[in-house]
Amino acid sequence: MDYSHIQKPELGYRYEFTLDELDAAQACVEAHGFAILKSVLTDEIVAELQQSVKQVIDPDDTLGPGNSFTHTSFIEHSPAMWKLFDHEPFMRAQRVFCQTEELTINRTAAIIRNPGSDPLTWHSDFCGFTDGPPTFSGDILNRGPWPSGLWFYITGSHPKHGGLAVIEDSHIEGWEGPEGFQLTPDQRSFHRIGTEPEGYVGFDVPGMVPLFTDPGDEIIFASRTYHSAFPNRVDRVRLSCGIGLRPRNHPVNAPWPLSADAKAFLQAFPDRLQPLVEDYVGIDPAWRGDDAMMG
Ligand SMILES: O=C(O)CCC(=O)C(=O)O
Ligand SMILES: [Fe+2]
Repeated sequence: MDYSHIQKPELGYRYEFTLDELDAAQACVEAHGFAILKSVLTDEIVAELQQSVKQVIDPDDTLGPGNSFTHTSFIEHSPAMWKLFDHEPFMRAQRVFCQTEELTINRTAAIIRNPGSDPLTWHSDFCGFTDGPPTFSGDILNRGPWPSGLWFYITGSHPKHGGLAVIEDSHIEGWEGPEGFQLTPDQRSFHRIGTEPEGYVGFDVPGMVPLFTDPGDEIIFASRTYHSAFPNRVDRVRLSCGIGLRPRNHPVNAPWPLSADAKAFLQAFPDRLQPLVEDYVGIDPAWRGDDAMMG
C-alpha cells in the first residue's frame, strides 16, 4: 500500500510551533498528546546525525531492502548526538517538555527504515497500564509521566516515507481506543471490535494525525500517546533518532548492570555535561523479570 495520497490534515487547533512558542507547544502536548517544534536542529547537525545513524547501525550498507533496524542505546555510540546538549535551543525546549530544569538521559534510539520496509503496529510506548513487577526494560524506563516521544525524523516525516502518525487525544488516562476499536488486553495497542485482540496495523483509524516534518523539526508526544509509522515507499532510506529525557529527581531502579559500552560512554561524555547522565542506567533489551511470560 502506498500512502502518498495522504494529505496534511487541517485540525481545529495549531500543533506546529516555533522555538519562541515553547509554552504553546507544551500546552498542545498536554491538550492533544503531541506537537511539532519547527527548526530545532541546524542543517549541519542534521547532516552529522544522518551520517552517524548510518555509521552506527549499518556502516557497510548491508541491512538490505525492506528491512529496518532500531538501535536502543544510540547515545552511547554517537558523539554527533552529544552535540545536541550544547545546542541551547534544543535544551531550552526539552526543559519545557519535561517540565523541569534538571534533566537526565532516560533512553535514546536511532532507527533506519529502508525503502520497502513495513508499517509499524499501532502502540503506546507507555508501560504503566498495570502495576505488576517489571517484565522487560520498557517497564523500567517507560513508566513515568515524561514524554515518550522526543524524536527527530532527520530525513523528514511523510506518509510515503515511513513517517510517524499519532492519534490525537489518545494520551489521556482512561482513553478506550479509537471509535470502532478496543484496546488489547495489555492496553498497549488496539484492534477492531469483533476481531482477534492483536495490535492493529493500518492507517484508517479515527483520530489519526499523519505528521509531516522537515529534517530539523522535533516531534514531541506524551507518555501514553498511541502512534504508528507508515511503510517507507520511497526510494530513500528513512532515518530517525530520539533522546528521551526525564526529570533528574526521578531515578529509575534498573535491575541490569551497566554494559561495557554504557560505562565507556559515561567515561567519555564531557565533564560539563555529566549532570545529564546522573542516574543514567543504560538498557539491557534482553533483560526479563521473573514474572515475564515464557515463549
Ligand atoms: O519507527 C518509527 O517511526 C516509530 C518507532 C516507535 O514508535 C518506537 O520505536 O517505539
Ligand atoms: Fe513507539
